[in-house]
Amino acid sequence: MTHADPALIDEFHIDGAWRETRRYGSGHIHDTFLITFEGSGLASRYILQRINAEIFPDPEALSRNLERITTHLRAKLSERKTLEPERHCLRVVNTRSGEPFHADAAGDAWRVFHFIDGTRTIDCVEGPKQAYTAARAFGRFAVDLVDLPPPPLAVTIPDFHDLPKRVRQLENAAAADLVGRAAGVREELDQSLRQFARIEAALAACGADQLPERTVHNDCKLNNLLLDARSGESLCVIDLDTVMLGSVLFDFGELVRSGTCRSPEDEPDLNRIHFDSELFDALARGYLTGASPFLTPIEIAALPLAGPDLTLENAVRFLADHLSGDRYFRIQRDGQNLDRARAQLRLLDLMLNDLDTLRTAVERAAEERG
Ligand code: ADP
Ligand code: GN1
Ligand code: MG
Repeated sequence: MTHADPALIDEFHIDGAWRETRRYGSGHIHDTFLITFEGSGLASRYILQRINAEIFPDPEALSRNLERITTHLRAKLSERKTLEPERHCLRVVNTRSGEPFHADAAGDAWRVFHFIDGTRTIDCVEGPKQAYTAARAFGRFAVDLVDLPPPPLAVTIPDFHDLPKRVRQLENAAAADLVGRAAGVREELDQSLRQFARIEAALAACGADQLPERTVHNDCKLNNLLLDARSGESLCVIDLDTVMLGSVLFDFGELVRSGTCRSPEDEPDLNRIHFDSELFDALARGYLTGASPFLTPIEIAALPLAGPDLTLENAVRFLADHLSGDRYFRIQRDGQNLDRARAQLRLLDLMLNDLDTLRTAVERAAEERG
């Protein structure tokens, strides 16, 4: 089935006449579309997604997690008497037979969300205030999930942030060299392995293996937060498919990777990549403010290494995907995953050069929170 097939749209419980479907957003994983309907003069909009089955083969588990998370978050919004709660939480539109997704004859799973109007996402961070707001929102999100009733959420991607495993996958991809690209990336491969040894040692030294497991978002790139288009305030954390047990390093790390460099993730000109310590400061203050109800001293002590950890992890994943023929992350042009990998390696270098600044900023932010 294709995204614009009227029979597909008809499967979902939506009133009104379908008017338009167009590709939407800049996520790397699912196929996302904006669909517009017209009814009694009013246009209403929805997000239609074809779930990436290579990455998420179990749409039932994904949907059950989504239902548990959004029910829990909605209860928090109601306790706090948040105005316009529908703008603060994803809502799935069921199929006409009451299911949270539709499996078509080809085996693709499709789902629909209410479109949250008047919002924007950030592909490139624009300033410290925005960085602070986003980090606080992701911190609060994790706080809201602290009392999610058991059992833990289903594991949707096993070993998602297992860096040693990601590095082994990279080495295997280079050895297999399926598309003949290994010879062109020797330097990036060596650099990744060198930095891996360095980061593993630093993580071990700060006791990262003792960090408590928590329900975290696991994919806190800035683009996974909807901001109010007018005020710039954070509205709704989205892309909930990887929400599962993990550590605060994963969330803060991805915030730092995506929120401390003003150039795009795939910037090909490495001279344009700068690590902005003012943005880091804002992220640290924002995250420590949002997550302060649960953060423990050992977690705070590990936070300075989170950015380097996740930046290397993403570099390794982009490079492995480049070597495997771009099968995981969506690309718009040839060589994009290699550019993404190189940009992450440069950013990582800059972060590691500035590690003392990162430590001081986290300490200062922690002192401010008392
Ligand atoms: P991916 O996993 O591919 O990144 P996302 O779930 O993050 O997919 O969605 C892709 C993009 O679609 C988001 O970055 C955002 O711009 C937009 N989006 C997703 N859900 C909504 C929604 N309910 N309302 C408005 N925009 C949305
Ligand atoms: C993917 O889904 P999206 O585009 O928000 C990826 C993240 C990466 C990110 C890099 C499920 O995030 O892990 O850090 O791309 N999501 C998944 O931009 O693999
Ligand atoms: Mg996304």
